[in-house]
Amino acid sequence: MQDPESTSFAWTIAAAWLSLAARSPARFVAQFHDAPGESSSHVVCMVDFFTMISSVIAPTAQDTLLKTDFPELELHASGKVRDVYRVGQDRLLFVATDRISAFDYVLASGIPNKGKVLTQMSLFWFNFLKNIVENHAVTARVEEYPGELRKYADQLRGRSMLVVRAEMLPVECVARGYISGSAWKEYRATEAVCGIKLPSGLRESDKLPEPIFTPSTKAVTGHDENISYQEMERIVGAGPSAKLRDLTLKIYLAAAEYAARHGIIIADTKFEFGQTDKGIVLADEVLTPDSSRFWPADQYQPGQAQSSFDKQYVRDYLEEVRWNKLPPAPALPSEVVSKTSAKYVDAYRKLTGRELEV
Ligand code: Q0Z
Repeated sequence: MQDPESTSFAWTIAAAWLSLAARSPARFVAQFHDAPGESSSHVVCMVDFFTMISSVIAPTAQDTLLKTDFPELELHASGKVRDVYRVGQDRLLFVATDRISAFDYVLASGIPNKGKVLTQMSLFWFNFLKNIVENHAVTARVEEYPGELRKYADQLRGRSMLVVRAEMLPVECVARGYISGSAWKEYRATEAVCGIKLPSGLRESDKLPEPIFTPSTKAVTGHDENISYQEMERIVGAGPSAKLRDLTLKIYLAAAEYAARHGIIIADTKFEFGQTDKGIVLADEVLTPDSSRFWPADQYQPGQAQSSFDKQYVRDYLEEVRWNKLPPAPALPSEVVSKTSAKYVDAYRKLTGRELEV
């Protein structure tokens, strides 16, 4: 016979461990594993196991859309986060899911409301910029979508947009007001970025004397590859290149100035343009945390890498569990998911002054 007091003590200890495992799988597993280097697969397995337990225990798991499912629509393109479908001959349906990528992989967990934030933020900027540049948006009101889409209203509301199908220009138009990421790497090696000579002595994340235009192309690897302005002229022609460069810088300046007044630094951002009946239009998503580097202005500290407005909890968690950055990407504990979701919703609120429509 077990002594009842020690049995109850054992249960108390077990409950405490389980509670820690559920709240923070990474910290729980770290109790058993503190060898330096990358996690072995059984450790990753344990972390995933407790992440699963915590998602079962978590009382308020919100739903996420990870996959779109429109059986009779033709897929036009699909990315890590968004799926694009053909609607008739000259329209596309853009749907932003709640998928999130980090270190180049889509993670197993979705982020509630992320797709809605991306869509509604793009719409906000399209409207904000409409006197500078035409855009591809037709409508985001599901009631105005073609009849064939109505039965998917619940999947589409708040996270989708009907757009004009355009002839896309095969260059990514990047504007940078601060030196970070690939530009910082290039600058450290050559003191130039995309053929633009910069002043010496810049530190990582420093503000540039003026914003620069650094075009890129999708390389075969799927990664963007910086190109010089001359290379861009060879690809799309001298006339279009000058127009895209001027538009890109004008849009960036207007948006970055607005965002700065709302507590967010837009360090850099990527635009894609398309050719339509109306001429060159701003297409794809614009000025979202997925297409830009957003930094909280009150935490800006040049001389080092900045923490990300939206993905910092995710990156910190993935470093904490020492994921080897090979697929499959791990799931996230519910605390990381809900804190990250709050970051996206907060960025939307800060920028637009409005509440997200959920
Ligand atoms: C944009 C992309 C995404 C994967 C195609 N207005 C347009 N007309 C024709 N094509 C496009 C657009 Cl925006 C178009 N992409 C980039 C977006 C997923 C790839 F959501 N691809």
